[in-house]
Amino acid sequence: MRKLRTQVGIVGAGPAGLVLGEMLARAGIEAVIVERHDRAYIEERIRAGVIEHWAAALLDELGLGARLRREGLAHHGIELRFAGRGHRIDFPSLTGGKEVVVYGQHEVVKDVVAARLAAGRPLLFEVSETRVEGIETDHPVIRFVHEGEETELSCDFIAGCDGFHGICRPAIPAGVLTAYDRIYPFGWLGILAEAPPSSEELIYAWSERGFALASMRSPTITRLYVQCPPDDDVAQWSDDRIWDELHRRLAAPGFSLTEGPVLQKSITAMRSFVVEPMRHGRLLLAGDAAHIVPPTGAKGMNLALADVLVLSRALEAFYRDGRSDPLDAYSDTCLRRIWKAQRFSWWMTSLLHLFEDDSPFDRRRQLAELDYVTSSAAAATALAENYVGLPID
Ligand code: RFL
Ligand code: PHB
Repeated sequence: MRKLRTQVGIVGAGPAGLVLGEMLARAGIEAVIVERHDRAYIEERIRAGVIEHWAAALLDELGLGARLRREGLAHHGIELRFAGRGHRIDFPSLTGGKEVVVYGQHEVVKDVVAARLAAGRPLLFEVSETRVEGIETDHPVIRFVHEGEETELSCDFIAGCDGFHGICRPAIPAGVLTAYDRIYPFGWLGILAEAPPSSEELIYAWSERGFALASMRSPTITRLYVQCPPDDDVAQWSDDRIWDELHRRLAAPGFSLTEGPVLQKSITAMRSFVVEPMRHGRLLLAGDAAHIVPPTGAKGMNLALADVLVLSRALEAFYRDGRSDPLDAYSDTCLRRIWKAQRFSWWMTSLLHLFEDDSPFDRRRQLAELDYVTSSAAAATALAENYVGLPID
């Protein structure tokens, strides 16, 4: 058996684990990251696309923002489209100059992996049989098989950054965690298409046929979503059917949707989920391992980054100043902001989607709320300040 030792063992090389690794390195704290998949898989997995104002600044600060600033698209607003008309929410004027950056999550992953490997910091791909032990002691251990060899990684702390389906959250003994959950009665069918975006900004559309979203990845690639049944089969969605649905849901005078070859197609279920607390002993959960939001508010990756910012500061206080109080406060500090992002994601989802048991009253109420949000400076400000990202502290 191979034996390794580090200060912080990180399970999972998603945005949470990778960015945590970089922040710890900057603070002079050693970490080893173990990842179940291979490098190509994590670098090609299409997921989130919107980076909050502060999160882009954090990546700059870590020296990871060069390509994001060069190739990412700075967005100063979004459009809410309903009843056949578009209404713009302007971020800078409502938030004191803030914006978001449209840049694929997998591009962030590529940038951080490249920086980590170039610096020679440990990142082990294709580990299997990962388990965590001794989390209630001062010497927790991550065990896994890497390149055919059983490996034991001794740590001071374990960061569970292994996503919603990982092994860290289930390693916490029964009775410790309380889970808060909501499953929505729909999913999103998402496509990536080789076509220039039809609009300069994202369009969130309410329609009689259900929600649609027009997003993008670059000046030549669009990312589009339509609300669909939660258990729908992607095989039921021919390209023609998808384009037809997108045309109908996004219709507005003077708008034309650009089509192009469909490069990728998938269905995502929608849920809200939080566990409390996010720490047990020396295991600290971060990102999707501890919480999931429906994608309507574009918050998932940003929440993962916020968690690891709080966590890295707490670990820095522990190693540099011998203080444990920031680690003790980790869960509460994160959860206060997480619940606000949960509320916002639930609200955007409830505002824009067609729920199967909606009555005509509910649909009228949604339209009234959309009208209010796009005509009241107070309501538009509430949307804008949540969308660009609430303060971290
Ligand atoms: P991740 O990205 O799931 O990474 C977890 C990593 O852990 C690995 N892993 C293991 N490694 C070793 N041993 C094990 N036993 C392991 N089990 C798992 C996994 O292979 C993986 O590499 O979690 P992290 O880092 O917490 O990041 C969270 C984000 O990925 C997620 O919240 C976002 O993608 C959500 N999301 C969005 N977030 C945004 O901020 N803005 C958006 O615009 C946005 N749009 C989206 C989204 C998610 C979507 N899908 C597909 C769920 C749009 C969609 C369609
Ligand atoms: C995306 O571009 O994938 C995207 C954008 C905004 C969202 C969700 C996903 O709210």
